[in-house]
Amino acid sequence: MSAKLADPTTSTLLLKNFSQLTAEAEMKMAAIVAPDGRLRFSGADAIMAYAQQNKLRVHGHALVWHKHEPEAFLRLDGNKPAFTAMYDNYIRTVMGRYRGRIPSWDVVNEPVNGDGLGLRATMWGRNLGDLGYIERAFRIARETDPSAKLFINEYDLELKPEKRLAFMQMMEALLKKGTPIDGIGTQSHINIDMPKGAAKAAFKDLASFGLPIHVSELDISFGHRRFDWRSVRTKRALQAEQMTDFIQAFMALPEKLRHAITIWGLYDSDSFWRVNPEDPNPDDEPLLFDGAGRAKPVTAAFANALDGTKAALHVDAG
Ligand code: 9MR
Repeated sequence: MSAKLADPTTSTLLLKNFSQLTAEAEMKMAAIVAPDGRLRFSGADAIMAYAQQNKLRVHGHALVWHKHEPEAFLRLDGNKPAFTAMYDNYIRTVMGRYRGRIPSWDVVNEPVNGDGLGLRATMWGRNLGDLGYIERAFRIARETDPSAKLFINEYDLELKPEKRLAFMQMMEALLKKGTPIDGIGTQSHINIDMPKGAAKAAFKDLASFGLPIHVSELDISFGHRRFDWRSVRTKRALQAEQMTDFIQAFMALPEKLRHAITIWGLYDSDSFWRVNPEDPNPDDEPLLFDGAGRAKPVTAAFANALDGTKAALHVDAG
């Protein structure tokens, strides 16, 4: 992403519309942990420098994630003391480097199984306990930067009520143990066919913890139907409607529970869903701007639904 920020047109569009930034990849283990275990920060530092220069707030993403199990950790798999030491050191070093400069972090990303049945089996859980690795990450994070708001981040909480239930059971267990969680991130990779009322129901459940909610990776996909004969115009209209419902549901939350809304990318042409190796859709238009930076029906829907409250929100291009 740091390369994209160097492009003046992109930078202008971003700064005109957003006040917070999330790195799409540069602050993850895959970018930071070298095969020999050393930690590299050139990408993350470049994002920080850009953000500071342009007075953007940065949301840290993400300290621990099942998708990134670096070689250096895998070599210590099963050696609990050494694995634990590397784990703690990673969180301390990364958060410590940006202490006081990154006000919120996704400490653990996607801990619930994709199918919504309980916790995900990961290398982290195998070595530190399925709930233990989450609890430990939050405790070390709190110790490292007590000023940072610590988030747990998950996907499909709107689309799969059964997954939301598993997420909520996990939250209860973690909070009961005194885990220092300050907020809930709901990625909100939704689509134009999401049933009406799904977002409202999700926000109602998630708000029951009384913690701020971050819509952390919002995009509205045209969906993944194999045969979809609807016109692009129809899909764009449905997308705009879906956006209105979604943002209205979020804005109906008490102000203290609304942390921010992050959009997962700036241009449709950069969206992860176009190139997702598991199910690429090169015609998808999930974001707020087309490839030329032009607004679309969904853009107006987004702005209108936020009307008058923009100043209270931190909107980001991931
Ligand atoms: O959009 C991100 C893509 O550019 C990266 O290559 C990928 C792997 O790091 O991660 C993508 O972002 C994911 C996010 O970190 C967590 N939720 C799902 C996002 C899409 O896969």
